[in-house]
Amino acid sequence: MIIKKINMRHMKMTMKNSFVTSFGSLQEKEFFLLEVFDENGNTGWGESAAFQAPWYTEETVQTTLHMIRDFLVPLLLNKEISHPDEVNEIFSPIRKNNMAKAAIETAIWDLYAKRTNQTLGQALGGNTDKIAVGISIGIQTSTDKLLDLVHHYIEEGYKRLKVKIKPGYDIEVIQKLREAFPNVPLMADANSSYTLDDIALLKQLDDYQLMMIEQPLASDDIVDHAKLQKQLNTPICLDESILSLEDARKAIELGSTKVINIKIARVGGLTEAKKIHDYCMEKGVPVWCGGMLEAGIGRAHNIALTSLPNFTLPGDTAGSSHYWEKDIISPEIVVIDGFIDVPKGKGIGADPNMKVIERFMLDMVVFE
Ligand code: OSB
Ligand code: MG
Repeated sequence: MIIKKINMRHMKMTMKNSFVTSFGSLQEKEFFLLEVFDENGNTGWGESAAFQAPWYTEETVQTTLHMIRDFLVPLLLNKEISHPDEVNEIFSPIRKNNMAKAAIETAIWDLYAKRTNQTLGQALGGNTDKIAVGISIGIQTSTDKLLDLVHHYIEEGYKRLKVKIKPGYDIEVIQKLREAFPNVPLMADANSSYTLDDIALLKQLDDYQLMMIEQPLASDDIVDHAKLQKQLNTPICLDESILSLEDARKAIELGSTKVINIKIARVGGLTEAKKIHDYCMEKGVPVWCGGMLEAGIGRAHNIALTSLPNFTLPGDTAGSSHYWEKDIISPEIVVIDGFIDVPKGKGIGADPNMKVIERFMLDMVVFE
């Protein structure tokens, strides 16, 4: 296939509820939709993940635009590509900027799957027709509010509950959750808010049978995580620290992590995500699919990836209605009893809802 044209739509959507982490609060989600066209007019869709501010990784909405427009598109247009795995190689002169790369790469995967008459899940090697999902709950203004929300999501059937913790909002919160819900599959995500100085505090978490603690220490660390894991019974799951297969290999070899949260955007696309998945499977390390508060296109990519066999733990892919009044794809993503059906249509298996997309679009640039 030859990429002849790319439509890049700048979107701005308001989330139903603001999402609060140890870094701050997010309610307005800005992102890009990448629509790639091949020589026959077939299309594929991708969604960028970087937030407006660089708190999760160093990328932002504006760096995404800069990278895609000034570096990635010129490398890609009019190149002959026989398989999406080659896109990584084409983008290799550009360091990191994984979220910008993933926005285009995922669109090419969708296009490729459609051209070859497969679902995206099949194209990636997935073999399941439904996935179990959990939900990630942001920091709340009171513990009572958090308890109510957890109760609500358990009733809705989510298969695992993830709560955010940070210094000063941790042990007491987890203790109360455990008292109220003794058997629910529960985990905590610290988004890099602790250091090794907090080891005594983090060890107290071992009393609460958490499935895992996600990214307790620095976002670029794997050494201290290995030290911490030696002293903790609770498994560590790395998120921010893992940007590539090489990062995953090193973290697993060092004993820094027992589980990996794979986010397509953070690792630069579906090819790298699949490589990490395959490596973890070989090493007996379970993985799950993380989220970036995506709209429907990004969410559809997450679902296809989660259909791979080593995604044995429920991820963060909640249903469309958890985030949006109206999602940008049709049909929207629905969670029933904690499961999402992997779509049977070709590619991502959902159609972009152009009416909704136009309503939330700020502008569009065309590259050809
Ligand atoms: O650390 O997994 C994270 C949201 C934004 C940035 C980072 C994270 C998250 C979440 C929610 O935990 C994921 C989602 O619901 O899409
Ligand atoms: Mg995380």
